[in-house]
Amino acid sequence: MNLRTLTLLCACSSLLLLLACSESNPVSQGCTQASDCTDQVCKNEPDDGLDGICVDCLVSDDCPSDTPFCDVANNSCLSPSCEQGADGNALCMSTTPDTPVCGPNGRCVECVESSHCSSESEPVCDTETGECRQCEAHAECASSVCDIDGGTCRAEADLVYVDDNGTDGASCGTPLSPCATFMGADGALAKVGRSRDTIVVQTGSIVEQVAIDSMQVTIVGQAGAALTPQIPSDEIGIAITDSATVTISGLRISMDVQGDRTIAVACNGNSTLTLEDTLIDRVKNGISTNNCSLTLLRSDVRGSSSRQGTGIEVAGGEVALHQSTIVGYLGGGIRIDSASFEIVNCLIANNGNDSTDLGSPFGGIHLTGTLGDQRFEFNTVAHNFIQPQQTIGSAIECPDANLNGSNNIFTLDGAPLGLSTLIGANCSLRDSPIEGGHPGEGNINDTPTFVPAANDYHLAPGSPGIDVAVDGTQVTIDIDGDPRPQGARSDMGMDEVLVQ
Ligand SMILES: [Ca+2]
Ligand SMILES: [Ca+2]
Repeated sequence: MNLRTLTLLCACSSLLLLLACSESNPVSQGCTQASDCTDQVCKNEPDDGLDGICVDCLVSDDCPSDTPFCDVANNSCLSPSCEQGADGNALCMSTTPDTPVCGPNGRCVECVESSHCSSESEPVCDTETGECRQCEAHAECASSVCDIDGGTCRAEADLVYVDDNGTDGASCGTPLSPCATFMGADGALAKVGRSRDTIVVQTGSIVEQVAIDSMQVTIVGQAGAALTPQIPSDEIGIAITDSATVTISGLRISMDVQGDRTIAVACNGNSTLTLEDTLIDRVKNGISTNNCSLTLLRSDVRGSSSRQGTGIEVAGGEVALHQSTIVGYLGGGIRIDSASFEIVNCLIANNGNDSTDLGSPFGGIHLTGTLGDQRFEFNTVAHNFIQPQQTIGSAIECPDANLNGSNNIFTLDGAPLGLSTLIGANCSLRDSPIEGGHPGEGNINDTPTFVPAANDYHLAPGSPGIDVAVDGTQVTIDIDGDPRPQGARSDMGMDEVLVQ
């Protein structure tokens, strides 16, 4: 046998082997995946020795809404609905173990309340869908604190609880045995360290001045929680110093007794302060920072109608204001000196005053010095005033020609302009409705109209500014969290009007 014959024989026997194999184990005539079935799913379990077969369902998600239950034993969809209660839950548990609870619409669901969600990674019941999901807000968690980035609820053991009915002591800080104070020797701040990095303020008012020095801490308020220090005069409600990193979420900060220099929250010394979903409630001066990184998110900074204070005062560092309101500060809204800034989707309204004697030195916004990176877009700057003899812009003033803004609304909302102008001569603005006009590409000399409610600066239907914002912006939501754009284009100012 020569080599050529041997090679041929080998090739032939290989072919025969292959044919024999495929004959004894023919290609399956059943399905292998759902797309092999028409309006059904493929039941293909290789281990059972059977070919894949098309069936109505493997799990209840495969069933139509009028026959929502999968009878997994028979792979058929059943029509009877469950009735809420023990029997309904038992039916769901036996027929659809993945959705073991009878929901309000007679369908078996994963959950009707968060106690049904046992997975740490999906601790919250979405009652609309009946499915467990990640947490998105602190109030969704039984512990009152959601790790927003991870979507999981923080464990109570990692938190320190404080309550006006609590008692300071060596072991205080649990939900049932909360501390009474932040600052006491055995109070809440003394418990922060290791994994305990967050203080929960339970419903009620803590009447205390707080100082946080070179510490990293988050303070989360339950619904109705407040910090209401009563200070004789000229002092600070919450003082943050020496490279501290502090986040305050869902807290109301208010003071009844106030002096000329009273400030709700002050931040100094390269510290980082974030306020989210927080209300500074009629404190003479709202926030003051010096070489600090300040972020304000979905928060209201609200001035006192009887005191001439400043809303936000920033010197150096950086400041980011998003989806927030700075309103009612008779001494002026926002003053920024020599800092980087972002102001986006904010309302700056009803600040300053035009009293001849005691009128304010500025109105809505005052920018001075060399400012670093900046964004100033989609804000509504309305109804801000200055002392009539001032020759600066009452809505915004930029003596150092340091502003570039677009898609903002500037208006006095029907009030007489008097002797002042709305916009400082050196402020560079474009693509904005500006009552009385202002030089700049795309500026509109027009007055937007707002919804009828007093001091509500959401746009009325048909208002100038709707659907005319210019492209090239990264802003995809408005002050309410509504997605932008709606309709043909985004709307100028803080508000995107919902299109039904
Ligand atoms: Ca629009
Ligand atoms: Ca809106």
